Amino acid sequence: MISWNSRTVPDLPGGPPPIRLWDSALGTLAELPQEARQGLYVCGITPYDATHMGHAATYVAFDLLNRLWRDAGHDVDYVQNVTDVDDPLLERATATKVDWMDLARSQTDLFRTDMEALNVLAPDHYVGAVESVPAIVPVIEDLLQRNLAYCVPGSEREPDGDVYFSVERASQGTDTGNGTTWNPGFISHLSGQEMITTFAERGGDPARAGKHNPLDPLLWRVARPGEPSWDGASLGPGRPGWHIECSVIALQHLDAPFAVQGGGSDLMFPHHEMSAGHAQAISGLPLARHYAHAGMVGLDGEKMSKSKGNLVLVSALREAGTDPVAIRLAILANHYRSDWSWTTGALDAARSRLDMWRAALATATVESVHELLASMRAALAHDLDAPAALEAVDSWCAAGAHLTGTDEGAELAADALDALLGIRLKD
Ligand code: 5CA
Ligand code: ZN
Repeated sequence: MISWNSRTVPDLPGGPPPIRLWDSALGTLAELPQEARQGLYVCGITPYDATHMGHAATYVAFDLLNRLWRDAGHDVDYVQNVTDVDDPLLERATATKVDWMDLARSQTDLFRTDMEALNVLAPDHYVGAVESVPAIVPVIEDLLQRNLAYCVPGSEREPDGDVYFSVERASQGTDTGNGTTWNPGFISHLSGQEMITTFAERGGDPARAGKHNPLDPLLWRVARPGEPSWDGASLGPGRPGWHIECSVIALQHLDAPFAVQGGGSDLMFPHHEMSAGHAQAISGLPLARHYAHAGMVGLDGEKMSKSKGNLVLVSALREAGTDPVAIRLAILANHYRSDWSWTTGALDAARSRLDMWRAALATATVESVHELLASMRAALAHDLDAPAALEAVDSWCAAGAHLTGTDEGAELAADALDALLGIRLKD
């Protein structure tokens, strides 16, 4: 699948201190290993509706990490998927009487333009579930052969042959590589009962008859009338489950264990836990060294979600003439790990901030920007603290108000904001 276009990231003098990031599995800040190549996988969209502010915030959060790694001189291998076939997409296509492939294509196209407008660096590999089916099938066959997966017999309501992953067999003694053992709950730390409830809310089927454990996730759904299906070789025609999609795509493009697996906090359980379990069963290695999660963005105190219909769409704001730089700055005013609500007031505040920053370029001296750079890098290297980085820029603006800047200073300041925050003051 084609990715989107990234704007060139300016080179800056120097680099950040060691980067620390909150690891949800460990429940602590972790110092990221300083390896020349860094692998990053961020779970992509299910394209049945347009990009809302919650999606945008999650991708902007991991874009900060991508930019900081590059600033430190590392090469970043960035992989993102598109869940271009799944129940919610098919349900929306049926409800709105559009072809599911047209829906997926149009919403993925819109997402790409939103990401470009928000200056989010493109993944090196942007990979769809559909194009990955031929790679997923042999992996499920292998898990079946090794008794880590099993077929569930049919019933009056369900056909024969759906394949499930055995969490019990998979969890026997597998180390995740960062001091924790793989088992459901290793990232989310939910209790057994909480997991069963959450599993049902997030696409799982704990009550499906014939499963060995309520939390066993679906690997292969055999074809049903009216649903799209693909050749599954010995599995029979069907389509893959959700978690195996991300495990296989990640393992195809990154060496396990790669540095960071990311997404919104709604993906800790079951998605990231099950993807990690599948991947470990496939490769014998932990999927990632660290699991990082962005908080949930809401509107008026409620989680923003397609199913609730309370969406603030990036594309709608852009169509209404909102400067995407202001949208990005409004997002960055919140710490990526906090849950927060979108307000129009925040957008107004971001616009005023941008005006102030643009005006301050005239007062920028090279020396003052070097100090600013150090403060911004220190803030971002401490768990991507963008609000602190923004405050450093505000303070720099205030402190420099009486200074007469230079062209070099203005250039360096603009480059710093562009490279580290993805905020372009000049076009
Ligand atoms: N396709 C799957 C991941 S493999 C999926 O969750 N798709 S999604 O379209 O529902 O979400 C895309 C990304 O946005 C995920 O990383 C998800 O965690 C994140 N996300 C979804 N809703 C919100 C929200 N309200 N606030 C912040 N991030 C969100
Ligand atoms: Zn995913």
